[in-house]
Amino acid sequence: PQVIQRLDYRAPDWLVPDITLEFALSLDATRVRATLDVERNAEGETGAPLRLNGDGIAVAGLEVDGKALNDWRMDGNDLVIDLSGDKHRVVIETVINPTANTQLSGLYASGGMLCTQCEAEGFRRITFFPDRPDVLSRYRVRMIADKAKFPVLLSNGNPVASGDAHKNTHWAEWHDPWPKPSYLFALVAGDLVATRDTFTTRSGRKVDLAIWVRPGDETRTDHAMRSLIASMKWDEDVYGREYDLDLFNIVAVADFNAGAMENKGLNIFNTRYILADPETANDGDYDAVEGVVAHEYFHNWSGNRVTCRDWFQLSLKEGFTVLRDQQFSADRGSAPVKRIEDVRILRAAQFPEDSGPLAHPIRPDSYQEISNFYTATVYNKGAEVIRMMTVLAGAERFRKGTDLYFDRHDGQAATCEDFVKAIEDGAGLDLTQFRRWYQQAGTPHVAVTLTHAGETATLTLRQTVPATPGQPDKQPMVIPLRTALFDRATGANRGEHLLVLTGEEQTFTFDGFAELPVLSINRGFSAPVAIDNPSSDADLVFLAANDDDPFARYEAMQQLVVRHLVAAVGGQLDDAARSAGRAAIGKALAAVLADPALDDLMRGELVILPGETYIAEQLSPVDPGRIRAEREALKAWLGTTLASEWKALHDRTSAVPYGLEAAARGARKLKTQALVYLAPADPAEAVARASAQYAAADNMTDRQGALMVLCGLDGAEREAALADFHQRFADNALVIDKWFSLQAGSLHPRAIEHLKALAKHPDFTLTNPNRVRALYMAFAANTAAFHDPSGEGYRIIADLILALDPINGNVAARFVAPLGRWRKIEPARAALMRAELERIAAHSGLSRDVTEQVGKSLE
Ligand code: BAL
Ligand code: ZN
Repeated sequence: PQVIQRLDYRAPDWLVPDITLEFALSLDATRVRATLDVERNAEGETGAPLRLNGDGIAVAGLEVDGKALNDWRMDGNDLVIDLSGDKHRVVIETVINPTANTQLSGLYASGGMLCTQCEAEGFRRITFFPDRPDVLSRYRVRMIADKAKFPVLLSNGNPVASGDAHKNTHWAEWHDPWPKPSYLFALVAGDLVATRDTFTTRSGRKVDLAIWVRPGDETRTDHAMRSLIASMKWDEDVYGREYDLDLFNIVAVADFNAGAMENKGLNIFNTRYILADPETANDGDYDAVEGVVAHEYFHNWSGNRVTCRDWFQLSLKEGFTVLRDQQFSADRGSAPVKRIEDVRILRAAQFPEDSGPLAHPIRPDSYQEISNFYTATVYNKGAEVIRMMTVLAGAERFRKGTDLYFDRHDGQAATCEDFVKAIEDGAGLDLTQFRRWYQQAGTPHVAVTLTHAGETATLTLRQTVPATPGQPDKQPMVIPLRTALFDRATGANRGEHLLVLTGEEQTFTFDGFAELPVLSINRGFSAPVAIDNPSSDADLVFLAANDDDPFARYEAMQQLVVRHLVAAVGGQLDDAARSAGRAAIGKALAAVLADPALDDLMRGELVILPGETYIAEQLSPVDPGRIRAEREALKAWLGTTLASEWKALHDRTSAVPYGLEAAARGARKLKTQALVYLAPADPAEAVARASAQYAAADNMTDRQGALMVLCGLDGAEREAALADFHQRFADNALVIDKWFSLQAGSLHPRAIEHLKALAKHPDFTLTNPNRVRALYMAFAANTAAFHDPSGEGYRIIADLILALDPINGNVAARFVAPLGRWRKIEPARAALMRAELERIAAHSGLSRDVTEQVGKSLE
């Protein structure tokens, strides 16, 4: 396979300052006429031919400077044209079949409408073009289509003109004044309705806002619109960024590979990140809509006005934009809870990447298929790296850095290095060593020792960055750790320090302590590292109850449980140690439940046990069955020991009426958590309460929570609730996705059997990515089922990959990672996992996406 190397970057030989695209749209034969004004790039190779990328398309006509041209050649998928001068007009015709496009990249059909997805390399499936992000063009787009089937015709920028044409057709022309790379081109044609609003920017530009959905869905767009307006205001207030067109369109599409796409002035969204109302969307869905709407909007500056030079720089726009959406959501709701959720995602999705065969730096050095690099590492760790710059610089100086970045690079295709340099210059920081975060993969570990002598506490920090594929030796990173010491006698916080670890080992001393203090380190999760924490259980219980940093409080609770479960899974606990560990956890949990100073949203975070994947990260080799068993046993013990507290909590929170305010949301979170603990302790009680919660529910959070608990238990109530849920929401695809997920991800011991039946359900299809993910991602994350000792779970996922790959290689490749973790799993299961990867690898005609992921997983 061809491997593309970051250091091989060369400037384009030809630029395309202007392009006109004319589309004669139809579902199965769309004709595209592209007029490219091309000019030689002074920075390119002298005399180079014009090379235009294509993928699955053929030349149906070609003219240069008004004359038909036969003197062209194909080099693989590329169209190559020798041109004598420095400026030419090239016209290319192609014909494409959107209905046959099951990859959902390029121009495709979704439920009778037409839409595009061009990032990263979909534009070349529409027409031949230098499909790379450093070629920026002004786009003019003309569309003609059947007026009844496609009454709405949208593209980037501003509408210029429209009208009726021959035989029941109509046309529209759009012009985008902002030069952009081809990956930001978009077109939508279909029978859509709009929810409209307006936003006036701080300099007085009135922007018309529209969210386009299928008729019937317009009742569920209010939250997305509110989120959009709030995002526009927030980006002005916090980053000084203003919107730059008179129109901002969002379209929701049911068939979509990713979450959403930031096309200039025409964002295209997966329906799941637009549509929300209390009956069909849970509180997490509401947050996701708000976060993704903001994320795509923020890309208008961090991504569109300043774009990427090449795809190795993806984190330039994604890491920064994730940070921006996290900051926005923190400002909109509870900042501590948002931080905890962000860290939970990082640990569940990114830490395993960093410790597995697909580990890569946030700025990768090579790839075979760029679609495989839209990862938690590039996105979420990328955000953490920039967040560390904010910790080092402080908010005000960081803002000076981002202002300088936008000023310097507006209109350019930039690099991660450009970003770092701008922050360095603007904020007045030396980021020389810090740049290693862009180069080195792997989660750094920091081992902590705290000693005490006389009046002095001595803290020793030692960092190691683990070897990762292609990177056996690592250099020390810059690790900013917000740290506090608590006086053991009084419980007082003696002040927070920012300790910046730069060497392999460093010692810090603190005077004025009569005895060994209690250590609170990496407060706010100031660095994306794993801390090997030496604190005693008693210290963690103290911090869980008293730390004034909410994240640190959560972290102490997590550490207490993780440590206990790791020891339990490893068979290191005798009866006495098990009892002592459980007692400490029970004490901390009881304190959290009783603490009147805590709000319920935060209390809800503190009572959630660490996830199975995060526990697995601490172990090698891993026996996933034992993790499930020990975690459930602890839950059952806590459910029994605190039974009356859980019941009282369920009663109290059940009395809180529905609302979107924090208190009501917190109550809903705790309501289902109470059931989660009661379920293994007292199944009959849990079934009765869950059934009542389901029946009384006037919102999806309560209904889904109750159904989740019922799904893990046996009984007529389970079947009745599942049947009711399906029938109640039969016409709502997003809710039926939940119905699939809840069963595939359940704690039920026969989850594999359920999955196999669901795969044959008439509502299941391999052609809709949301449905595929709903069923199979939930299953792959269901550790006990996926890791069934028979190997059946592995076979199911391998069969899925093989069946899905010819339909949609991009989505199929996402399922390789769970099998790719075989090296960390105990030997018997590891052999079965590896055998399934080898079975996939032996197939001919695999997509480049799956080939790369499977190849790397077997290396
Ligand atoms: N650029 C792809 C979708 C997103 O990250 O916004
Ligand atoms: Zn993004």
